[in-house]
Amino acid sequence: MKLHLMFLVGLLAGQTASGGDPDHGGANDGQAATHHGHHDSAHGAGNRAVGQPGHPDRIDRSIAVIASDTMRYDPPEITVRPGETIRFEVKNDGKLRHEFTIGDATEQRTHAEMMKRDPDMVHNDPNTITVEPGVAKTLVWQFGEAGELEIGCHVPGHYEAGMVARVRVVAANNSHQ
Ligand SMILES: [Cu+2]
Repeated sequence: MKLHLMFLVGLLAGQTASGGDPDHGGANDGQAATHHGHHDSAHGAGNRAVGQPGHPDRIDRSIAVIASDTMRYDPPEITVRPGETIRFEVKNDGKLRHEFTIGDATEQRTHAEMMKRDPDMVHNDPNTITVEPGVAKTLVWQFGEAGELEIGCHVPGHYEAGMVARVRVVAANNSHQ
């Protein structure tokens, strides 16, 4: 019985490894299983669960976001699907500079610490854009696994003042919670 279960788990793991790529034929199944863990190699763009920069030609949906000097994003809560590529159109409606950083809570904290040390630092991380007053910028992001993420502004004091939007990454049949 135990062996049987382990076999099942192994099967599921194999499916996950080759999942998301419809071109993966049966001939590659054995290989896919041995390539387990290749996602873990660091690309410098955050962890796999959070996602990765999206391809501009493969946008599933565009979402307009307003950043304002009241230290809020509108909308304050965004729901996306695992693997979905979103084109965020971020407009800074205020008179202050604002940021738009996608990440999990840990990344938001790390980012906040960096900004404290060097408040004027300008980021070229793929998960961050800096938006000057009156300007609109876009960020294309492909989300990873289901989970809870945040969009945060790390201009000093802003995140602490509540400049954060919740991002829920949920599969389609879980979206009405
Ligand atoms: Cu801000």
